[in-house]
Amino acid sequence: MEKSPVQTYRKIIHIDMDAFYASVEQRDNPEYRGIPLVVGGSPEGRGGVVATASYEARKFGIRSAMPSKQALQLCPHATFVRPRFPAYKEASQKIREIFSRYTYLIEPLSLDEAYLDVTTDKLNIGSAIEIAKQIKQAIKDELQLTASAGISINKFVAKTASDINKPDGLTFIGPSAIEAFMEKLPVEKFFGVGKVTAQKMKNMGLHTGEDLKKLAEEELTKHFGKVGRFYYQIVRGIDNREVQPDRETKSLAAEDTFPYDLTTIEEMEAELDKIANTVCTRLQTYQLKGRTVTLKIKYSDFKQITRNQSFPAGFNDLETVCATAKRLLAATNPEDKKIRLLGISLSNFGEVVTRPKEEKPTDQLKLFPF
Ligand code: DCP
Ligand code: MG
Repeated sequence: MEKSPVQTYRKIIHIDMDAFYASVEQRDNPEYRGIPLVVGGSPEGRGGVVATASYEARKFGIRSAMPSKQALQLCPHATFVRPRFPAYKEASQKIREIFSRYTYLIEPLSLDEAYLDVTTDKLNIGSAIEIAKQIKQAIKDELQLTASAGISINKFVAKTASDINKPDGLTFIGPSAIEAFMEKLPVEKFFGVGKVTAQKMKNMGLHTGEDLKKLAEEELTKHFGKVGRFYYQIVRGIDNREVQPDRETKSLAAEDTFPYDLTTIEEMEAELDKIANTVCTRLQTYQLKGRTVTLKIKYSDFKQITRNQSFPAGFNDLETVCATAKRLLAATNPEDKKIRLLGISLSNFGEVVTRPKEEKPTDQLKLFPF
């Protein structure tokens, strides 16, 4: 008898910082905490629009993109400040560094939000919910900021989920909950539905996902153009868009700091074997082949050196990586040294990171639990 195929799912997290610019300002300027704060625009009503508002200011109805004049009318005692982009950029880089501890598949959408595909995660945590919790905690501990996370099997549901329990939210919509979630969703929350389309839908008597679901695909495309096809699928929980890492991964590395200094070649080579194994497993998971092997050595006096060797063609096999690393080590006269740290990295991929081979949704892998 033929076995029924095992349904497999991606594990997607969408992270979005809460009132991002305003929260950075409140963090850096204690006098702004707990008060209605507006970033962007000018309080004199001389033009300009609101970039964002603190949650205290949102209570008065102040929103992003609103003219500052209107914001002032809504809340005359609001404090207005100019944006400090370098500070937001710095926070943004730090959150991305936190994301990169967990996965290579990160797609930033703006300074304050990103999709993460954690179907395979670097730390073998396995649970997307646990990863989202850890990321939120790291953002709190290391940046004194809060983020909201949405977790699901696709981008659309994850992004929608991250928005519904803001601030400091964590919302998981599992496969069996998606249908009901989409049916209840107001049309204006659908991806790509702006004010105009939402009004058009409402005029047609379409208020929620449930209403949209009643329309055939042809009807949706007739009324809304190409995006109608996307609505048709998404309302059924189907969104196959992949998380697209935005830039090339330049190198892939592993290293180890030892509890005591290594003094013999045997010890050093044994450690290199382990480190090479970690690097090669990662390279193979991501189908990357590097042309350059770099060996990093830190001595007990904290002096650090790197040595590298390049080849005409890329590779990711343990044998070549190990042999190269050991040759590079031998050339440093390691016999009379005390080594505290060893690391191996591969670079010169000439290819962008692609998703892991085994993650194709059709493969029969058991990827649960979340
Ligand atoms: N932003 C902007 N102009 C807009 C929208 C946003 O300058 N029209 C900036 C300011 C925001 C940042 O981008 O802080 C992130 O945008 P979000 O839409 O994620 O809004 P916030 O992070 O401010 O608030 P939320 O808690 O709703 O995510
Ligand atoms: Mg945000």
